[in-house]
Amino acid sequence: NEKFKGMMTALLTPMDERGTVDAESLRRLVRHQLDRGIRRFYVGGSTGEAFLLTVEERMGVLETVVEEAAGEQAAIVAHVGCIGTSDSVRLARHAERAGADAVSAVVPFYYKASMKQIRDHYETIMAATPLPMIVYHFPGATGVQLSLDFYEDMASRPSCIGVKFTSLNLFELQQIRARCGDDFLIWNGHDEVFAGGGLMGADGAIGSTFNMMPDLFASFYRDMAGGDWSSVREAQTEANAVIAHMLRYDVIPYEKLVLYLQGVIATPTVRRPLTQFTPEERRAIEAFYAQSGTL
Ligand code: NAY
Repeated sequence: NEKFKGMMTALLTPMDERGTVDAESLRRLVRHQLDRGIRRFYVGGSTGEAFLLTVEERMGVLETVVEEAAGEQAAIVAHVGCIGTSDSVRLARHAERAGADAVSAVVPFYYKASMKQIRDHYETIMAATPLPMIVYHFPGATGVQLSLDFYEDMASRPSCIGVKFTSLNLFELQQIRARCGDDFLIWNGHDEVFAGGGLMGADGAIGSTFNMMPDLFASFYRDMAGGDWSSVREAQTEANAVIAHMLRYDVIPYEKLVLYLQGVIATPTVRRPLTQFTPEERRAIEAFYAQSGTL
């Protein structure tokens, strides 16, 4: 599981002006990352607008990423989370056929599943594919709080290799590490606490802002692995100046606009109900971009 450790970009899903998935821009985004040394991709997660895409579109996005990264020794994690188990099973089987290296699934949300139902959901997906599973914990979006017992149970199953932990509660991250042992991998999910997550025991990070700041986070991760904590602090401060600005707006349209300004994707289009920025908002972000030495 070594190849999954480290920083992993949660890829955006570029779209053309009409809102159709833009495979060419997606290829350019993957290439842009590969050229900057990124070798791990999380495909079709929250950042990838998973729940705004059809199951077929999610399959197409994964196939494009696998094709573009072929021969690059990249580790590709397909997010297959859905609110219904059968769609997740379809996506997990497809991920295996498409050549992904692992699957990941957000906790089923909306129908307020019990812990037993959540466990059954993961068991069913894991039984459908030999690919390793990464649980995706994102209480801010799902409203579901997982117990430490749940993680311990998952850690006891050979196909479950770890958790993508998207919460600012780093005490809980540390408790998962303490309860589940070092073989259960933890990826920090909020880039604004990348340093804190690493300090508390994360093995890596899965992040959206790595789309627009791959070089900064790649060197940040190297500093962290090397234990150079004063450089880590500097890198986090630099990254957070951008993230704090982004959080005044909206994550996905902001990152798409930056990638567009960077010349990587053809349009900053997002899918409704997400919305494009007003002309004033756009001017403000463009002005920030023009003076930022980071982006
Ligand atoms: C996903 O599935 O795409 C992720 O969770 C990637 C991690 C991001 N989380 C979300 C919810 O978008 O990078 C973070 C996040 O955008 C960033 O920390 C800003 O809060």
